Amino acid sequence: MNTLLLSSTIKNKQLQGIQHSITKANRYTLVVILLLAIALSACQVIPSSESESDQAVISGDLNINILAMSYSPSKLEVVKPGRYAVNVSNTTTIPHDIVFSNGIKLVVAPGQQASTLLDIPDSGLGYSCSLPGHKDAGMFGTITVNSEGHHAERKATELLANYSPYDPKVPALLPFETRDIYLRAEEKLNTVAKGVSQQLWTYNGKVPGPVIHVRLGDMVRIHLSNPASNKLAHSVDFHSSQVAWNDEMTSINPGEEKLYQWRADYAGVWMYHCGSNPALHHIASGMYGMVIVEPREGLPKVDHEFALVQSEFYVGQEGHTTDLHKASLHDPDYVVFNGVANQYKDHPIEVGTGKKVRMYVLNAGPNEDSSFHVVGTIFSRVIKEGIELTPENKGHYGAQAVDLAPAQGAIIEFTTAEDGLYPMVTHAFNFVGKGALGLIKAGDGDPKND
Ligand SMILES: [Cu+2]
Repeated sequence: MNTLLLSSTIKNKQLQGIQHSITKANRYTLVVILLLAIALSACQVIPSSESESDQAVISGDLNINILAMSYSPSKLEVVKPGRYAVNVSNTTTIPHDIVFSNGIKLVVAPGQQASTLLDIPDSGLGYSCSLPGHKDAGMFGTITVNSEGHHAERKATELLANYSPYDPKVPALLPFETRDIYLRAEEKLNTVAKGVSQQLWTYNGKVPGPVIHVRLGDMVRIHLSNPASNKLAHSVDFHSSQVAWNDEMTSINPGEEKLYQWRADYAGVWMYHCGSNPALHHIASGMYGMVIVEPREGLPKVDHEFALVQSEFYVGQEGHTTDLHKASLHDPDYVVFNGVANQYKDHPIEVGTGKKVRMYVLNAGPNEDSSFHVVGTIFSRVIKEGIELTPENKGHYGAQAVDLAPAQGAIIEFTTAEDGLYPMVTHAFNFVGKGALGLIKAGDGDPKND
């Protein structure tokens, strides 16, 4: 829509070939692009000495802005291979360059622009900044050639292929002798829904971070590191610990490490998360995980144990960081279990029919309540925030849904009555269509085969 507007308003021949679409009606971006377009047309990006026939072979223009340690856009698409005029603007106050994978390099001084003609082959091109550390900090991108009109589907397929479902199985108890946990803050591109990726902030590269499974009384030594290649300060806050906020939970800068030691004084399902400022953005970007503290004597044996973390995503531009402003409002783009919308709808969790299933459930938020429900089952045991419904209770009471405000956790148990599918949802149903749907598949999943 904005591309059309640009073409019809400015009637600038050089702009008609812009292939990347601007998906959000962002007025500021539009104004910047309009100004850039006017500036480009005024200073004749294509050298005026070029003949009409030379210009005729130019398939289009591509504009790339250099922001603080990133390119915008970082993913460009053209509909055919060929020669393109590439205009690069350095909007920052420090020098940068852009080196394309065919060897062409543009050095762009602060506040300046540089242009080149670029031959883009069928296989596309990559680009990055050659200054030390800049690529690792996020200065890289790709130009791809999508000759058919099925970009979105193909992109979705590729991205889907690029993520493997988060394994919901609960890891074994940590051996008695070993309670050293290594958490590494990683800022990286992750899939949040089919065909949608965001520059997330993670512990150990995954959202949620690793499930930490200990017993009451255990001492746990968390070794938190923030690699020098990161851009931001990060931290960790364990709700299962009793420590001073301004000691263990303080932020560390890129290149730093710290030790955070705590003793598991209370059993339950606990949240851990990054509390660095603004904590809302760090949690909304994926920095959270689950701690399971079992009673010292352990929990009764069951047939299957799974860990499930509900959370929300407020997406920014494709491939960019999440949107803090949207996160401050009550309208998430996705509500997900274990980091990717609908992943267990696409990859059901398999259990045996008639088997006892235990789920450790955490609502990481950051904002929305969960009403966790497994369709077709009744919870025989619920241990929520220190309150227990036991299967042997007088009166034989059961539970249908567990209400979890942000940061609350529960242990639930249920049995699948027959072969078939048992959807897991938050019964706040406005979120089911946003990705808070998974399937438990009992037996072969087909009740008719019983
Ligand atoms: Cu963080």
